[in-house]
Amino acid sequence: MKITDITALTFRHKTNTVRDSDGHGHPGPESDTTSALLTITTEDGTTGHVICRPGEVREDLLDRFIRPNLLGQDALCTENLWYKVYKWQRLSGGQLLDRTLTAMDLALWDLKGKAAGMPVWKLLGGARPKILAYGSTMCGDDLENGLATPEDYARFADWMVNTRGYKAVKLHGWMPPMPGAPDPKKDYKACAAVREAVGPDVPLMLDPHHFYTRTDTLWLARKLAELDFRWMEEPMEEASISSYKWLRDNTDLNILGPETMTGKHWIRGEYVKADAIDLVRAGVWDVGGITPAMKTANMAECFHMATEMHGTGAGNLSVALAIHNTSFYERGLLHPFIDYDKPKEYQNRIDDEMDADGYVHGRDDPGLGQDLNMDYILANQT
Ligand code: LLH
Ligand code: MG
Repeated sequence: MKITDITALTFRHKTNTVRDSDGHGHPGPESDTTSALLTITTEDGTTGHVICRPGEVREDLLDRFIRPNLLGQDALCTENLWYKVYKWQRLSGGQLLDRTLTAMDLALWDLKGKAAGMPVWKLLGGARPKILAYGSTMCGDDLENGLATPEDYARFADWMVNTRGYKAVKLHGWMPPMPGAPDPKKDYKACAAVREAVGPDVPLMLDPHHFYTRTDTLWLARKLAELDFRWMEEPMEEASISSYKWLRDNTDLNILGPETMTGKHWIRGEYVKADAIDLVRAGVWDVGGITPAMKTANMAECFHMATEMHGTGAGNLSVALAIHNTSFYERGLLHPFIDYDKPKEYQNRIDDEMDADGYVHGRDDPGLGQDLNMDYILANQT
């Protein structure tokens, strides 16, 4: 199935998320934003799609790295195509982003699923038809009745578990520029309030400020172990593997990572070899796509380790449903002021509808399982 066309179009839609000065998302007034649709087409008219950020599929990136390596090639040979493009990163001077690789890889897997008439989660292995989600909160804020106090987190966690049906919860703590952040004691108070609100049996996790010192991290880890937290992720700069090894040597709490560290499946192998983590992290948008995420998960399985997918969306859900060694799908980011279940204007359905028992189900439609409103996308091109 020869690739004949690769296009990216940018379209306008609404968002209710604003970014603070450190880049963390919070609820805000409705405003216009743009996203991009990457489409890869083969000679028989089969297409693969993915929604991404416009900067990840700029025309100059497609012209320099993607089109020369993909056009005329067999779209089904995803391993071959991933390596052809990946090797260009070395001399790209930082131009070829991992996320560009991810967009290409996800569109190719969507195409492969459509060509096979199968959902990608089954093509990849199909370990389970549904997976429990954990409700993943937005970062702490200073909004009244939002996520400004430990009591706010407790109230929201109570709603997630006892009303919406989540079976597990992850808090994102307070991070600069929020008042008083970073403060491990304040993060701990929110975690303790949530544990009190949901009881002893609900798995809880924390994703705190990402730049704590070793000693602050260790203090927090020991306190979370007392609260029977399932894991903590990314509390320090992830380039310092020895800091994570030191942390793991000194606490009983499970440490999950690396999440945003570059290096794809290779760096995750190094973390495992260094005994620096208990659970492996792999998000398709962090590691360069489904292709390296599957390698990461298979590597972790060889050491009886779980791989927990980072982030939301059809690509991460496809891998989570495909692999044996994972426990949850991250659903979010959630906030009392945001209706996560409402589709965006460019979607007919959200990628990860969740039932009342806290399960997200794999779809049977061929491809990644994105249900896009193409009429909206085409009518709102910028
Ligand atoms: O710092 C943040 O804004 C969050 O940690 C964010 O990156 C989130 O995607 C995450 O890490 N989830 O696990
Ligand atoms: Mg995280």
